[in-house]
Amino acid sequence: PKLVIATHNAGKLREIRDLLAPFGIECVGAAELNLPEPEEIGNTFVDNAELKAREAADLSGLPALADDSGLSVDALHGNPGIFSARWAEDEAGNRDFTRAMERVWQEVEAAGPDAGHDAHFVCALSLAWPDGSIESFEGKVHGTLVWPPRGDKGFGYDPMFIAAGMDQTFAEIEPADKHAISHRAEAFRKLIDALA
Ligand code: ITT
Repeated sequence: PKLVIATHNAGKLREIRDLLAPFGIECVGAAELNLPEPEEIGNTFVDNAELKAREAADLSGLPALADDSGLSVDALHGNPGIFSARWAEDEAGNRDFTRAMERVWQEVEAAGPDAGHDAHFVCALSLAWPDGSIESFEGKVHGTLVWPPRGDKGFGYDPMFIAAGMDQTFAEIEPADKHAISHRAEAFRKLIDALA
């Protein structure tokens, strides 16, 4: 079976390939198929994952899996949340996560010490079929933000996030250790359970 991974984010694609590796499913990335990046106009992670998966399945005629994810910070009332990628973009649309992490930390500091440093990552996965059916699954991991960022593994906001019970950031630990506890891994467990 062939599955379209409806993402243009290389870090996500790498993790999704890792998480699907045990199942022997042939995966093809959206960029390899020259699929466009749909505008993410939804108000929730699930809405955005569904619109990306639906479009990729319709355009390719293949089942498509999309991931919409982000970092929700308690002190920032859940921001950047579904805007996590946008917080990294400049006017030209280029992404710089050093900048995005700086903005998050500045706003956390501005919220004052009582607001705390708690945050969580969310991942919504949607699996869309060419016949129109669609299923979605959500995973979460709670943790704490730290400054300065640490580590060069992972992607996005990983260097400033320490999962509950750990003392290293998601960018300092091995991918396999992130996959044991991450928001994405939890969403995948739910997806696999539903398909089994
Ligand atoms: P696609 O829509 O093409 O999949 P994207 O990067 O635009 O790629 P999102 O809209 O879902 O995807 O943006 C989510 C952002 O949240 C992403 O760019 C990361 O910076 C961040 N993010 C998501 N999961 C993460 C993780 O496991 N570790 C660190 N940052 C993560």
